[in-house]
Order: sequence, then structure tokens, then C-alpha cells
Amino acid sequence: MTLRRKALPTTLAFVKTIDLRSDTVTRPTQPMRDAMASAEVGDDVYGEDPTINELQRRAAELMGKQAGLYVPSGTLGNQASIHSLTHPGDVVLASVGAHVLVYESGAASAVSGVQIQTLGREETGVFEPEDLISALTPNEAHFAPHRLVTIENTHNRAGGRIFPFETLQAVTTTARKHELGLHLDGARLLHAVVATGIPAHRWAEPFDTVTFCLSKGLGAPVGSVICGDHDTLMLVHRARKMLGGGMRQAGILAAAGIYALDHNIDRLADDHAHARRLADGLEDLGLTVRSKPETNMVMFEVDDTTAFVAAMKTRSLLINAVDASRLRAVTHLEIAKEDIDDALGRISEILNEGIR
Ligand code: TLP
Repeated sequence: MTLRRKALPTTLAFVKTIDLRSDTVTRPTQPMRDAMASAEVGDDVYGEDPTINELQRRAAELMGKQAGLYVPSGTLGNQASIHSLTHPGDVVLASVGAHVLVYESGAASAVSGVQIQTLGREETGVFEPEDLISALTPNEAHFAPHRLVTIENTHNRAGGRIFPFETLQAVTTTARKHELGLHLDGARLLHAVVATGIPAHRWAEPFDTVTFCLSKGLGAPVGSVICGDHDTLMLVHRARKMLGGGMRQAGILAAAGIYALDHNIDRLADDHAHARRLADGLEDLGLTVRSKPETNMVMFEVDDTTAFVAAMKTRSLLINAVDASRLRAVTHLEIAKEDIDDALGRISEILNEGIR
């Protein structure tokens, strides 16, 4: 049998992949890799990795807390915190669409035996003190105890929305009045810091535990840090060990985190500007943008996300669907202004083909 070869086009135009699926896709730059390669390391389970210790100190200082603990992921950071601040059977209050509920494989119930009750509206990711108060139940045998409130800032499914500072103060004060613990899923807290100019330690102040990610907009390949006081972090440390999150010579990873803190915070403002440019361009093309981007995400609507995602993929444009009619584009340090314009051009072609 003779095999027929497919004729190759004489010229192959290079089409750059524009990856707006998430800011998690960023790869370490050469200077970040250099910092990783020369990091001093030790066994962190003995607390002897000097680079991890330095990252934890820096993170705690940034968040205005006594201590920090390096963990492999934001998910582990959230779940170790929840585990440390609750008992099985407790209720955890969180916003509608919270990452701890939607995107962590049911870990809060599987690992900590807690139930999550949602508050507010997914469009904003925000809830008010009244929402919290009306969720509370009497201290009586029928009811599971409400133990913890988690706030997600910025809020992923709300399109990178910032939990307004005054509302956050009001909600956390109300939570304390009712003797509830407080956890902040600050995977992208530094985006809120850059967008508002309010320092991280002020956002973090009311919380028992704060998790923030180095591996998203900050551009490190791996890692998050949980910050809190010494006593709480003793519990969190045990939970990290239980969940298999204790690493050994992970200073080579932590070095990327230190590099990110030194070099990649202020530049988040560029990502926010790119998100606004993308949102404006999409509206000019006649598409509906859910709300003006406050940070690095753009939520926009199409009739059929499956068809639209497939059409974008054939043009080397990667954007994830959130549901049947909503797409989420995330800007990050590998995306330049020209890439936004290029992405808009490719979307315009798709719309011209009648795909919506
Ligand atoms: N979010 C990812 C996906 O899981 C959806 C993304 O692409 O945005 N908290 C928040 C608010 C997050 O957005 C994420 C990641 C996490 C926690 C978990 O972080 P990792 O992925 O490090 O476990």
C-alpha cells in the first residue's frame, strides 16, 4: 500500500498563540529562572530552607501578620486554612460562586467535613452585613454552628471584582461580633492592592488567615503563602502536613516567589489596563461585557460558548468558557497591548463568519 502524503502549504504563516485562559499560564522569565537556579535550599519540613524562610518572612510583612507558611497551591492554602478554623459539621459562609466551593473539588466537605452556605450575588461576589446576619441561626441543637466567613478578593467568577473596602470592614466587624472566624482567599489580593492603592496589610488586617498566590498574576511557576498569627499558623502547619503539602528543598520554587514580590507587583497595573482595552474593544465589536473590568479579567457574553471557544482555538486564541454563555479572558505578564489588539482582530473575524 502506498501512503499518500498531504501536500504542505509552501508558506506557513506563524500565528502567535494568545493565551487568555488564566494568569496561571505564565511561565518563569529568564531572570526569575536565574534566581531559582542560585537559590540556597534546605529541608523545609525541618524549617531549614533559608529561601522559603525568607519568602515567608517577606509575605508576612507584606500582609501585616506575624508569620507566613509556603504552600504548593492556592487550593491547599484555602483548605488548610478552612481545616484549621473549623470543626466537622460547621457551616462556612462564602460568596456565591466562591472558589472554595466551585473549583476545589469539594475539598471543604471532603477534607474538613464542613458545609458551605453562600451569600450575595455572583455578578459582584460581594455580600453585605445584613446578608450575613440573616444567614445566622440560633445556638440550638437543630442547627449546624456557623463558624467561619471566607471572602474572595478579587472575586474570580465575578470577573476579578474587588470586594469594596468599606463593605469588607463592615462584614468582618459583623462577623467578629458573632464570634465567627475569618479567612481571606486573596489569590489575587495584590490586584486589588494595585487597583485601589490600599495596602495589602489593611485588606488583610481583620482576617485570621490570608492566602495569596505567587503563581497567578505575579508570574511564579508554583506556590502560595498563608499568613496569620503564630498560634493559628501552628494549626495551619499541621493541616499542610496532613494534606501532603510539606515540601523539602522547595527553596528553588520560593526563590521565584521572592523574585515575583520584588519585580511583578507594580506591573499588574498594565494587566488591568489591557483588560480595560480588551473590554472596550469587545463592546466596539457589539459584544456584551458583563461589567467594566476592575482588575485583570473580562467576562463577556456569546450565544454559544462551545462554538465560540472552538472557533477561537483554530485561530490560536485561547479563552475559557465559564458557562454556556459566558467567557472569561484573563490578562497577565505574557500579554502585551499588541496581543489585545490582535485578539480583537481574531474575534472580529469569528463574528464576521456569523459565529456568536
Ligand atoms: N483559579 C483558577 C481556576 O481554578 C479556576 C483560575 O484559573 O483562575 N482562589 C482563587 C480565587 C482562584 O482563582 C484560584 C485559582 C485559587 C484560589 C486556587 O489556586 P491554585 O490553582 O493555585 O490551587
